[in-house]
Amino acid sequence: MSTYVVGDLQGCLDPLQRLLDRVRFDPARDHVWFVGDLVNRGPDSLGVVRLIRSLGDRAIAVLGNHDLHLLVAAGGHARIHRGDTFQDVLAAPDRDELLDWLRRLPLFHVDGRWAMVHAGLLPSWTVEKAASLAREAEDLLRSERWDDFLRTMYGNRPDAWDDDLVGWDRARVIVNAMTRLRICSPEGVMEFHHKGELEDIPAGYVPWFDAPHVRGDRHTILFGHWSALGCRTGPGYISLDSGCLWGRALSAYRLEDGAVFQIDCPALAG
Ligand SMILES: [Mn+2]
Repeated sequence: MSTYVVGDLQGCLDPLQRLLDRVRFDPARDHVWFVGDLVNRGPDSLGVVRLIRSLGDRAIAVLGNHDLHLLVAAGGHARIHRGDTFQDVLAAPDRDELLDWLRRLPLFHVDGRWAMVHAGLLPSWTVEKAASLAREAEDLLRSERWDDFLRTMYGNRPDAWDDDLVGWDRARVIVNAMTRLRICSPEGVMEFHHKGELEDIPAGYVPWFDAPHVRGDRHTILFGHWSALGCRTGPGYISLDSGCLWGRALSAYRLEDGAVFQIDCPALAG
């Protein structure tokens, strides 16, 4: 039995199929985890969602910012941007089932020493606290208030965690950290503009995984969202977005032995 953790797909179905072939993925025996951003920008969001959903409990995917953007757009709460390519999902005959499945995905997944999130965690959160906060936001997305949640989800404020936060502000900080965070101040104030290399991080900020944090070393956090980092292993983290969409590679990390598999990807996005 093997468990593969796969980087950001963004609608790149063909590299995913080649990866599963390469590792001889057997749904009767193996598991596959996805760090989120299943959809958007790439050529086949619909195919990716259908494939992962068809794997049932053999697959675990956490929500990424592009997955949430699809839900927000489907609800009519955001304009579809130039470059968005999830119209195939919106036009599909099984659209309602697919969107319902997507809406019920977790934001954070913990299994033993492993934890998986799309973007990052704030320095004041233990893994246990992050799991509890993720449940709060997931419960809202699965409740009858889910449409209100999506309508009020966008925004960069508040930009830091506070235990006293309530309501949609509280949910927004949880979702922004888990699906959009790359850098923050050492005190955990989030910055959402920088997407580039580590060397170019603006003064006063650090990568979220390098901020002095309370998480300890019991867990390794698997995440995506930051393609400039590529597939990279550091103390307490493994990043897996190696820029499949940008003509680089789709990466998978095998939990049992740390083997890394990479599939070369054609350049699709400009
Ligand atoms: Mn992302």
